[in-house]
Amino acid sequence: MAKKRTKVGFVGLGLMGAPMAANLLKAGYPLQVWNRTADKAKPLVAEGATHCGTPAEAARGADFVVVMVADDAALDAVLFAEEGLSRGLKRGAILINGSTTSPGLGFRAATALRSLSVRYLECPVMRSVQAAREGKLQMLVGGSADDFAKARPVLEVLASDIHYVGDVGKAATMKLACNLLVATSMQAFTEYFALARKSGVPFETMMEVMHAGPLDSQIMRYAEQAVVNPGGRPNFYLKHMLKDVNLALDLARQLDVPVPLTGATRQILAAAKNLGHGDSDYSALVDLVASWAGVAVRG
Ligand code: NA7
Repeated sequence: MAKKRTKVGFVGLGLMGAPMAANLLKAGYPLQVWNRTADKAKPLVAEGATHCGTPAEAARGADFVVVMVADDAALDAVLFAEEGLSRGLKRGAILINGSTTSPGLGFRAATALRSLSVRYLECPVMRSVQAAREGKLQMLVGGSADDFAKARPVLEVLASDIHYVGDVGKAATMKLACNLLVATSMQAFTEYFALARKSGVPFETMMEVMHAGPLDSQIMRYAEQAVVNPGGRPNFYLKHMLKDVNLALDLARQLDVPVPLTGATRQILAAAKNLGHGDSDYSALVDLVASWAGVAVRG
């Protein structure tokens, strides 16, 4: 399908959604956008996107609609509330859900949309805002292989590494398993920083050891950045990390999988959120754990 004839709708212009939508526009797709807080659509509209008053409007006539919203409640609302996407999606359209949401909601959404002859692909993403800007996200895809093949040109604008995982539910499950690893690893790094700091090891030495040895990894570099460069615009909100850990725990409970480390990490993330750090990123967690040790990680 030629790009100029392939209309795309985009709903959810938060930290990740806005740069993803901008890339679709740059790639030449006519784009219809909606966001709950309308102001966030302004930069995209200035670049040529069409602003829509409701999700249904953003879906109207679109061949693909990408959704990038916070959580299950948000996905449910933008799909099924009055003037939600389900009111505007045309037959044969493909709904691409990039948000990290539960496999259960994915099944329900896929079933409800099928009755409207609309297809559903779950496409949760990894990496951060910078990768979203560069169109270099890592993406996990769940849904039918046919739908994936049709959506692939759109997905390739957003992501440089795309893994087809299987039916609806599989990619969402895989994403939660990955985020369980991210959350527990990040927590372990906060403890490493606090312990090393309190014992008097200089931060530079701690990081030199990390970089040179088997613990060097992208996740370690995210953790390092939170110490070296705190207070910037958050890349990933702690409230979303907590949401993902809660979803992973739900899944583990359903499958009777003991996940004690994830449970402990949840307690710390819930405390951090209740202390007002939900809209901060990982650097707030570093400071919180250091404060329990009675030290400052920085300075
Ligand atoms: P953000 O920056 O918190 O953005 C969340 C988006 O979801 C933003 O557009 C919100 O609109 C929207 N949202 C949240 N709740 C609702 C409801 N109830 N109805 C409609 N829209 C809603 O998150 P990220 O971009 O970092 O992450 C998005 C997803 O990817 C998330 O699942 C992560 O875990 C991974 P707002 O602008 O607040 O009006």
